[in-house]
Amino acid sequence: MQTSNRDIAETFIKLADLLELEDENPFRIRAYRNAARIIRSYPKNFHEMVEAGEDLTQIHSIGDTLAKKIREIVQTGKISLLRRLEKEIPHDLEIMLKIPSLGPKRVRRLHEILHINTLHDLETALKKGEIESVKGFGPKLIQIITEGLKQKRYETHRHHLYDVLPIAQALAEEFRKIERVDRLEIAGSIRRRRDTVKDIDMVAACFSGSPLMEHFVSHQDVKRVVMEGPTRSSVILKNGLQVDLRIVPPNDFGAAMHHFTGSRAHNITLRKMAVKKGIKINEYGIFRSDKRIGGEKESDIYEIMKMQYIEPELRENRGEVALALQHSLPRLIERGDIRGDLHMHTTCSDGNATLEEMAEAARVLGYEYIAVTDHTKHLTIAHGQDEERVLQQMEMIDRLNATLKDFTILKSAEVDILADGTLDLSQSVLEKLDLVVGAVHYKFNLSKKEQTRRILKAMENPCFNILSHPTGRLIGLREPYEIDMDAIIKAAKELGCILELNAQPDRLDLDDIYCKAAKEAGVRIALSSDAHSVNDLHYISYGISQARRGWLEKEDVVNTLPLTQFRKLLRR
Ligand code: DGT
Ligand code: CA
Repeated sequence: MQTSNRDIAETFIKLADLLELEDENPFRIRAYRNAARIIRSYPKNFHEMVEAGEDLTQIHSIGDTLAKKIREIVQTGKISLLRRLEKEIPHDLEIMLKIPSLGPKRVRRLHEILHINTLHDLETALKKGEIESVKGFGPKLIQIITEGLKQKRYETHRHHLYDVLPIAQALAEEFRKIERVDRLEIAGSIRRRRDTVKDIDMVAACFSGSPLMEHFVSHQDVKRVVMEGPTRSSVILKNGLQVDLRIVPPNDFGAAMHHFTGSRAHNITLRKMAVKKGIKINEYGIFRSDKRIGGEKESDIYEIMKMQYIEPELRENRGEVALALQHSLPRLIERGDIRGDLHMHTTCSDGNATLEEMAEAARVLGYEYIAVTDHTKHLTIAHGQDEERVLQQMEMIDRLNATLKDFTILKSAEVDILADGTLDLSQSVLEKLDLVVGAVHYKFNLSKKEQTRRILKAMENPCFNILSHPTGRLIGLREPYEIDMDAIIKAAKELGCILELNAQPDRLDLDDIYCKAAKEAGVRIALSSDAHSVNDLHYISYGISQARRGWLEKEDVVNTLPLTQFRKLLRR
């Protein structure tokens, strides 16, 4: 394939960016940028000139070094210097360069002053307001960077359910109001409440002559139409999200919803099972010897198959079809089962609401109790509390509890699990707490053996109750750290420890697979918001979705218990 002038120019720009990140000689960097500009708009094709053996140094601004580099690009597709830089420089810094307003100079400043190396570091620094302290980063610039970072995540990763669900719901609501639309629902992985989703799938039942499709492809939020047809179109929204819309006749809606809800593996298993009963299921309906016998409602499928209804969150082909045929599916936990929240922060560490405000907000949500789990001293960046401050906070809680009716604040802390597996508060203070939540916040890169040993040692402390965000993943930003989860689940069972399902939308940790594994091993789960503000308490609903995907029932989750029963459980 021929290298275009544009390809060469872009390689030089990238080279200049990366050299600038490395604080290289400014003249050298400027030479690459100049060359890029000239090459891009040069009337003749460089690839052809190289092949014809022409002398490139005849061109203004192209010296020997640049000519050599151009030949290297044409002949090998790349420059070895660029390869080396790409290896040396953290990949996230390269992604950061593409955030609007964040050129190499600014990325380097953030790297040097705030030690920002990853997108996650950047996000944390933005959240904590640390970037404001760096000279030249005013509120407007910070706003642009914040938006740009969000956009980058859209482009480079699957999207967080948390970011996409409200957008999908708003569109669905709008589309339902359009003439001759009978029903319209969100399908695909969003309906199954996967923690990340690739796109928005929608299915509409329309009567003939509905203007829905026309409205959809010409919507104000659409940047580009990928595909357009009377029954199926795909668009890219201005925020980068893809939306697929299917329109079916009202009579086919149930079958189509089932088909486009997926998962694909679930559909295949269910359809195979149907074939054994002489039934054919596809996106158009349910058929017995080519006679259509249903498909208007999704429930037709389950009724005709004489099986239990399978909630969308379970449709992942993890054994749900067989259990539904035996009528023995789990009764999945619901939002209303939650009686308390066991992980949240206040202004005593890195939260932005006071103890009183968090308690009041939780009471309004209908909770009976909360555990306040501010950070401990090792986490200086989050203003973690030392023993003295923890004891002061406990007194504050006692005073507040005395004024609250039918509501209890449990005294707790999110105690750092130190590198050697000891806990970040003295044993005598740990013993005074109602509940100890332990978490790893640094040294993520220990070997699997060491990391597992560290956590197991912490769990062995008789005061330890809940292991918070057990795998440490940040969806799309940080992989889980290496740990032997089987060993941790086994130890939790033996020691009477609880594992957390942290409901922060970018954590959802434990994930669905590990929730199911923990449940099967008889280990209980704490479903907690890890709220840092009053609003964050709502994260719990994303935790509920993940818990349901992990087959959890009310009985598997400790904070569905009334307080007295929950307290009993804490005694180890
Ligand atoms: P995603 O988009 O990767 O987050 O996950 P899904 O499950 O939403 O996948 P998507 O959008 O490709 O397709 C939506 C549903 O449509 C999928 O769950 C099942 C159904 N589907 C799509 N293509 C096929 C197919 O080739 N065979 C079958 N049986 N079902 C399909
Ligand atoms: Ca999808």
